[in-house]
This record gives sequence, structure tokens and C-alpha cells, in this order.
Amino acid sequence: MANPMHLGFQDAMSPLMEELLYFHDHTMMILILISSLVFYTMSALLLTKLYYSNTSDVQEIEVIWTILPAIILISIALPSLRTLYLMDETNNPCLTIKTTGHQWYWSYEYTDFSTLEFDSYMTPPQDLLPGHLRLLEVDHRMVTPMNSTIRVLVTAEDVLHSWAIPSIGTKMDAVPGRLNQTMITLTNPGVFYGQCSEICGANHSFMPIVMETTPLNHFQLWLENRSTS
Ligand SMILES: [Cu+2]
Repeated sequence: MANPMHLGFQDAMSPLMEELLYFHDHTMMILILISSLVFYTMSALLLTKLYYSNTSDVQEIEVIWTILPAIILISIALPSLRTLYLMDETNNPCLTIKTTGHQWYWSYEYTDFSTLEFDSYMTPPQDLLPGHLRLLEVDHRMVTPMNSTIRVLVTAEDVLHSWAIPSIGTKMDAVPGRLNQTMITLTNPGVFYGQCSEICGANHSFMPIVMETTPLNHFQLWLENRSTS
């Protein structure tokens, strides 16, 4: 959950988001080291009269400062590719949920069950209950079981939308006429908030996403309640 003056990422709530945070920290560390070196070198050049004539034309040092950045780039690229392919991995999902972006709400279809589909509208500010989050709460949450791999198929009905939940590291474009796929695995229960992340029209800010992850038996209870109501 983001809070005021929150500058970093939200806490990781899925193994994939943990990987992304590790990668972010790794890259930032390299960035800080390079920036410090460049800043120090620039200030030393500008503020002092030091001039090393024995390094002004030396082939060896040119070889080093060409190869060193290449090694640094590889040390960023390899973990990046690893995370990228991890995020793309699809292996035997237990449940498939199709989510469709509309102007301006989301609808969810649990395609493993014949009748389970519903629309998810934002709760208007005047209807909020104590503890509810303004502009983030919805009337029908997407409920998922924890400790299982879930495939989310994302599409849109009218214009481009984007189905995104920052704390679980998911952001998938919802494109009309196209079915995108993303995988979610959560190891802990919780309620996770996201928003449409593609400027989609006047009410773009008012189509939040709420995913509620529960233990499997609670999910079954929810399924039974859903099918009787
Ligand atoms: Cu949208």
C-alpha cells in the first residue's frame, strides 16, 4: 500500500515483485557507484590543476575503460533478462481469470466456472465505509486463492487500459481484440490495490483494481456464496 511521501516501491507481496526489487536495488547500487566516480573525477578535473601527463595517451587505460563498462552492462543485463523470463513463465495454472477493461470499470470472468462473472466498479466516495480507501475501493473484489498459480488473461472492450497491481509486480496492457496473459503466484493472504495504468478517458482515475487473496478453503466458500446469490 502506498502512503504519503512514499518515494520507493510498495512492499513486495509476490515472489516476482521481490525479484524486481532485488534487481532495482542492484541496478541502483551500480548507478550510485558510477555517478560518484564520475562526479569525483569531474570535480577533481575542474577544481584542481592536477594533470597526469603519463595517462594522457596510454593504450592500456583506454582498453580498460572500454571493457569495464561492457562488463558492468553485462552484470545489469543478465539479471534483467533472468527476471524478464521469470515473469513470462507459464506453468500449469490452477485457475484462469479473464479480466476485461471497460470505460470505466473492470469485469472479471472465472472461466473455469460456467456462471462466475461480475463487474467491478469503484465505490463512490459518498458510499465509503470507515477504513475504506478513497478511489481505491471497489464493489466486487477479484478473489483468488493463495499458494496457487493463477493465470490472468487481460483484454479490453473499448479502448486501451492496463491492469496493474504494483505490490505484486503485475502490469499488463488491456488491448481491444487481443488477449494478453500474465501469471500471479501469491504466498500470503491480503488485499492488494491497483489502478488502470493506461490513460483511457475521462474516468481513467476511477477504475481501481482490488484483488483479495485468501486461503483455499475461504476461496471455496466465496465460490459457493457467489453461485447461490
Ligand atoms: Cu482504463
